Amino acid sequence: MKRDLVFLMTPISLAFLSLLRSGFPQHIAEESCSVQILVPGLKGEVGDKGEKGAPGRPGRVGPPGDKGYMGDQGQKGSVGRHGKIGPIGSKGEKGDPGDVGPTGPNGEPGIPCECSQLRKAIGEMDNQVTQLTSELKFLKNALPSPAAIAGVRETDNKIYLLVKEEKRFVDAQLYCQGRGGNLCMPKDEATNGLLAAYVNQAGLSRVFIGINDLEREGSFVYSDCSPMQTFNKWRDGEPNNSYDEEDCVEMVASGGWNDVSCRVTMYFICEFDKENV
Ligand SMILES: [Ca+2]
Ligand SMILES: [Ca+2]
Repeated sequence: MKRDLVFLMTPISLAFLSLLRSGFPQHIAEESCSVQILVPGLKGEVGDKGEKGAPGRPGRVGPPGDKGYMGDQGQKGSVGRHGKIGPIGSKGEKGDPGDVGPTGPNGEPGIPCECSQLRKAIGEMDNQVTQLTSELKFLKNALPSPAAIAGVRETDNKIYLLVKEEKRFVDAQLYCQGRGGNLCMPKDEATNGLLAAYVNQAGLSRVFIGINDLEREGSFVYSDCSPMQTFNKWRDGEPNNSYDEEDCVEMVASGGWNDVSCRVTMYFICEFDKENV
């Protein structure tokens, strides 16, 4: 085919080819000024496929996509384990009262009484209690020393009462014990002085006190059976157990002691613990 084309070339095309071989196109116009028209050649055959090129550069980051649609709700899960026991709650409000219970059986017949008389007696006792309470309140509040009003003497923990009734020693002891006390027991100088003043102020010369040697001659003890300690106020020459029958003790106005017969009668002084009164 290429050969056929060569033969079909016109004189014009031959001139053009000669120009191409010379390599100087600017000389064409000068040498062939009679021919001015140039015609392109025929298109060549398609070449073989080239080799695969190197990978191109990464493209630019694309714009963010549209927000997706919300998915459907999932299925309900299985029941979980039991939780821990919670704290104890606050106390609830009081409930309504229950129904009234059944009637109980009849009681046994009572003892007949004069209720009106009992009511009267109780009313009188109430009045007495009211009156005594009022008097006691007066004594406590209005007077400096209720004990002084009552004619007794007192220390921090004792109350002494002079009983102006002549009695034998044993009866005097019973009198005091019957009222929760004892015949007085001077166990120190202060107490002895207080009792002596008590006797003096009453204008008396002698009283029984709670000391004796009835159990064993010469071994004096107090009315509470405690033995006599070092303290004593024996008068000179006492105790002498005169006539071999003096087993009880008196206090004279000076405060001194003397053993005397238990069968004589005289006034006496009781003592009481304040905590027992
Ligand atoms: Ca004696
Ligand atoms: Ca004597």
